[in-house]
Parts: sequence; structure tokens; C-alpha cells
Amino acid sequence: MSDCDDGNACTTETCNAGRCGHAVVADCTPSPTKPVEICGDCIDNDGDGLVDWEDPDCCEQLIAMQPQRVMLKRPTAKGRNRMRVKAIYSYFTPVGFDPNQHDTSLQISDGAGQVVCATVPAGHWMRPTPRRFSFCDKDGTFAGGLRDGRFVKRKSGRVIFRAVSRKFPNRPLDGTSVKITVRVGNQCSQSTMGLRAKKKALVYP
Ligand SMILES: [Ca+2]
Ligand SMILES: [Ca+2]
Repeated sequence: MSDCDDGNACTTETCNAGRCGHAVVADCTPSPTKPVEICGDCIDNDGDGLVDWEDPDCCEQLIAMQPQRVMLKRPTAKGRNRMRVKAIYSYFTPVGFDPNQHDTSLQISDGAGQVVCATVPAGHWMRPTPRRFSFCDKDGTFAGGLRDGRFVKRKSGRVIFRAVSRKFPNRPLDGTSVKITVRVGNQCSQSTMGLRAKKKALVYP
């Protein structure tokens, strides 16, 4: 019988002389399959308001991020660098932390959704010193709109993250509740903050 299963809960499978039959069950409503979060498509697949690495479904380890400097320009503002983020990714170096082995993502969102959703695939980082990882994508070929970025591991174990974009943000932001998520592999560092409105940009602090 199971060889004839068509995966439809609203049909009854029959097997008769080696041929499958599927009788439709009257007044049957198929049970809805529960949507699951797909990590890395920049969409909130399961409808809980959290996209990809913002969603605990995608992250095994959530670290509290300490933002140090954030600048997100208004779409009309001139100047090449539109986004700058500098934050303490972690106060300790997480076990297995290695952007060259695991993909890195940066997400920034406000009440209206994602403003930045970019992934730097593993292997694109240079390692000028053992404590430093850096990438540069000035032609925009692999980093999803980020121009350059780096991780620096301090002697204390603290990991500092920086990234710059000339592409994002491309829409006005509501600066009252901005969520920044940086993820390496399944380790995610996150902070939600209010940004200060200046003439050309929203900034922190
Ligand atoms: Ca998703
Ligand atoms: Ca979700």
C-alpha cells in the first residue's frame, strides 16, 4: 500500500493487481504543513517576524552584541559609504569561530523589514595576521552589497566586527528600533537599538 502513497492526506490509496488507485476522500481538508524557517533566503518563511539569523530557528548560539558605532545614511544623502557598522561581536571568542570555514551574514532590520541582508561566503576572508580576518568586495561580486569588512580578535578574546556598504540602506529607516544581527556559521550576535537622527544619517551612539 505504501508504494502507492501520493502524499495527499485527502486520498485513499488502493493497490489492485499491481496498479495504484487514489480515491478522493469527500469533504477532506488537507492538514496544513507548518512552515519552517529557511536560513539564508532573507525571507521570514515561518511568519514569526524574524528573518533568517534573527530567528532562533537558525541559530544555535545567540550572543549579545555591543554596538560601538553605526551610521546608516538617508537615501537622498550624498557620499559613497552609506552604511558603517562597528560592534563587539562577542566578549569572548566563540568555540569554532572561523569566518573562513563558515559563512558570515549581516542583517539590519527595522519595523518595516530588512534593510541589509547580506552573506559573505566562507573562504573570502584574507588573514593578514592570525587575529584578523578581512574581505574586500569592491566589484560587488560575492558579498551581497557589502564593500568590505573585518573581524579582529583582541588578546582578551573579544571579537570586533566592522563592515561598510555603499549600496545599503536604499530606503528610509525607522530608527526607533533597529536590529543588527551578525552571524558566523550558527553563532549569531544581535542587538536592538534606537538610532539618533542626524541630518544625513541615523547614527549610534
Ligand atoms: Ca528565511
Ligand atoms: Ca522566521
